[in-house]
Amino acid sequence: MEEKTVFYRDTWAEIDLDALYSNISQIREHLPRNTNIFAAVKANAYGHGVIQTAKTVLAAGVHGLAVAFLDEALTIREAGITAPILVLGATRAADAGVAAVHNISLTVFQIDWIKEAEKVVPLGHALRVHIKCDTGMGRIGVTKEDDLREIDVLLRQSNRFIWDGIFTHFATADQLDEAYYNKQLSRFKYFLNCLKMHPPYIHAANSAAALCHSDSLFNTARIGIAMYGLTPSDEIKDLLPFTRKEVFSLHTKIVHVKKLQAGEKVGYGADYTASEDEWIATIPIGYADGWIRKLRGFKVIADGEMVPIVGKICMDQTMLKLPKKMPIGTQVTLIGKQKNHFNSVDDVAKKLETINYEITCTITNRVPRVYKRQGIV
Ligand code: PMH
Repeated sequence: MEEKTVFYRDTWAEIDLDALYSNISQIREHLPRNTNIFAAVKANAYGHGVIQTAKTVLAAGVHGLAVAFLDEALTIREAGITAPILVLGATRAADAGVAAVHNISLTVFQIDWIKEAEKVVPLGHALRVHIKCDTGMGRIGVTKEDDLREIDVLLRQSNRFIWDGIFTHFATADQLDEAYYNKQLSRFKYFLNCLKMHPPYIHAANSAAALCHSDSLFNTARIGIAMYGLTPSDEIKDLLPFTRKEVFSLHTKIVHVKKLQAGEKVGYGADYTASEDEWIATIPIGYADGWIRKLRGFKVIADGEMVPIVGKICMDQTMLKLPKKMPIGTQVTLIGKQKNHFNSVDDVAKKLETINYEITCTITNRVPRVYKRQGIV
């Protein structure tokens, strides 16, 4: 898939690949040398752009890539990337052959699935699999040790499979209270003890676990949010052992400026009224870009000043109240740094009463990702 590089609207997300590289380097320094990192690049690399992100993190020394769905893995293969890829989510058994042919590892956790998949992996190929254990996340995975033992036998008896890994996922690694985390970890260790032999990759840790609990590293970690320079949760913000640089920022430029007189209105519903003479700017970004209506009132940065969004956010346009007249073409930073001000992804998440993960993921594909790469990469 060829990347589009010419755009006719001045709204873009800037992806700082140097920051991404630096975050990964720092994470690698913190982990024991023999820890393999699978970089979580699902959902278009949490909205950062999967191919550029994948290339950068691989250059920075990660071992493999983790995605949610087979389609995402195939997109990465189509770009010529040959690194190990693990599909973390469920895949149809009927599609096991496609995965095998492209050397993509799938997550397995159902006995019938394995029996069905075995029939569709073409001769001369073998499907790489990681067994998922549900130790308390309650999402996908084997919950009973008898099922695990049966899967173990099925995988080892068949030459259609290469049993590459076993893993689990924590529900609360980003919380200070470790009770549930410890319960999941013991359950996973119990599962590992049920097996006669272990596959090459054993993994449980996400960013929070890898950086704050070294007891769940085994030999592999799946790192997502931290490499994007974001913190897994507010609770553990101060515990993270490295300085994160946010990779994602969002910018646009003013396309129109006008002076409203007291009493004049702005936007759908005409529910913002100028209380005095006011300079109002229009920026070309709206809820169809993921810049959703609930962001009304949020302050963005124009010419180094914090300016509020006024009126209802439209599908493609948003209005700002300026402290003074600004020229058309003035850059507006919605997320990121401009002069002395910084809007973090967390600031937007707070305004929307959600988590930072959701913010970068929901800036839609209509917003081009522009890659900044100056130094090391
Ligand atoms: N492994 C699995 C199975 C995951 O689902 C995720 C993130 C990660 C690793 C990476 O976690 P991190 O970004 O905290 O490092 N998955 C999700 C999710 O499904 N919803 O939010 C994050």
